[in-house]
Parts: sequence; C-alpha cells; structure tokens
Amino acid sequence: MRQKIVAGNWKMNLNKEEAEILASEVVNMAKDETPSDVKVIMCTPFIHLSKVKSLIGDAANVFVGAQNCYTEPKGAYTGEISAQQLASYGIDYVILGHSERREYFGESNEMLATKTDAVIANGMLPIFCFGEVLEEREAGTQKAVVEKQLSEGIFHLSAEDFGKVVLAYEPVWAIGTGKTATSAQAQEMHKDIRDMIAAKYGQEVADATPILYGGSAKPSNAQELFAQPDVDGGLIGGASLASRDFIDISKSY
Ligand code: 3PY
Repeated sequence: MRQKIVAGNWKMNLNKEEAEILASEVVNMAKDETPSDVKVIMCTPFIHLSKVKSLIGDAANVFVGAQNCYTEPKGAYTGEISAQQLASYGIDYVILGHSERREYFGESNEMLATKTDAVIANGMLPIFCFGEVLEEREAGTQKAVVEKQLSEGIFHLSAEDFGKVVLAYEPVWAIGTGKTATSAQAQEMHKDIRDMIAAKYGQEVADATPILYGGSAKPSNAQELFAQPDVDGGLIGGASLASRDFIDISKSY
C-alpha cells in the first residue's frame, strides 16, 4: 500500500492573519474528517512555516512543508533559505522544482539534484515536481521530457534515499490555467513514470513511490483522478487556500 498524500501549495498567498485562520481550520477539519491513512501537508511561504508548525501541534496526519530551499547550507546568499535552516524549525517536506520555479527562477535539473540532496541530508522529504509544457505535449514528447527531468533531477539518488521522495507530476499546461489533465491522461503518465522508476530501482521501489498529480486539482475532479491506480494523491494549488475544498479533496479516495 502506497502512502496517500494531499499536499497544498499555497504559493505566494496569504498574510499572517489569513494564514493562521486557514491553517487552524485545516488542522481541525483534518483531525475530524480526513481518513487516518491520508497525509495532509500544508506547503506555505517561509514566513508562515513556524506558526503553521505550532498550530499543527500533535495532529498525527497533518504536516508542514516549504516550497523551495537553496542549494548551499549557509553563507552570503542574501534572501535565500537553506535546507539546514528549514530542518532546524522541524519542517517535514520541501517542494522542489515546481514549474513556476523552473520557469521564473531558471531552476535547472542539475540545481534541483543538489537541492534534493540538501533536503534529504537534513532529514526532510522532497516533493519533487516535474512535467511537460503544452508544446511538448502537442509534439508528443512528454514522456521523454519527464524521463530527462527525473534522470537528471533525482535518479542519482541511492535506492534508500529515493524511497524518501514524493513525486508530483504537474503538466505545466494544467497549472493555473483551469485545465486539468483527464484522469486517463494522468494515469497514462503516472504508469509511465512508475515504469521508469522500476527500470532504474526495481519494481518494489516503484510500487512504493507515491506519485501525486498536480495542476488544477479540485474537489470536483479529485475523486476521478485519485481512483486511477497509479495516482496516489494531489499537489493542490488554488483549492488548498479554501479549507473546505482542501479537506474535501483529502476525502476523495
Ligand atoms: C496548481 O494546482 O496549479 C499547482 O501548481 C499545484 O502545485
């Protein structure tokens, strides 16, 4: 049985008060309503992490994640936050390689490989994002694109470390566009990804790797997506900013 995960990517949203209200609501609702075998993760802007962590308290199925970290542990890198610093706050997960970071901040697969190492070396778990852009899908090259992102970004890991990674397939054409991949398109790619993992690490590791779908997932499509055999959960953008929607998604298995 693979871990079921619903992770919210708040992106650059919410002020202090809004963040505290949302996190408190999510924690209370997740305790009462989310099935105990589903992990709920809130990936917040850096400034909210510590407070959200304290609001989670002893809730057993709720976790906190960052949305990025820097490659280096410390030093003269004005404005950056290291994996080491995040770990010192007890942060559980770190999103790496979201398409917005790849596109707006020029993050390469090589840089993401270093960030992945830093996250794992500091005892946290990476949520590694990847996916093709519209032109690549239209050209039918999506599988090759994804394979390159995985081989250059995380296939350098040992099997033991790879076992700590959560994958998030996010077709870029479905992010912030309101377009979602059909459940059949998601399943096809998730199965291909699992086959790539099996070819590299063996079937047992592939069968144990959680692969989330990301890209305009919401309460109205989560059930169909999560019903696919190789879709283990979601990385949720806009719908994670509304506690009711987010928790409904966590109940969509
Ligand atoms: C989206 O759902 O749009 C996302 O980018 C999730 O990370």
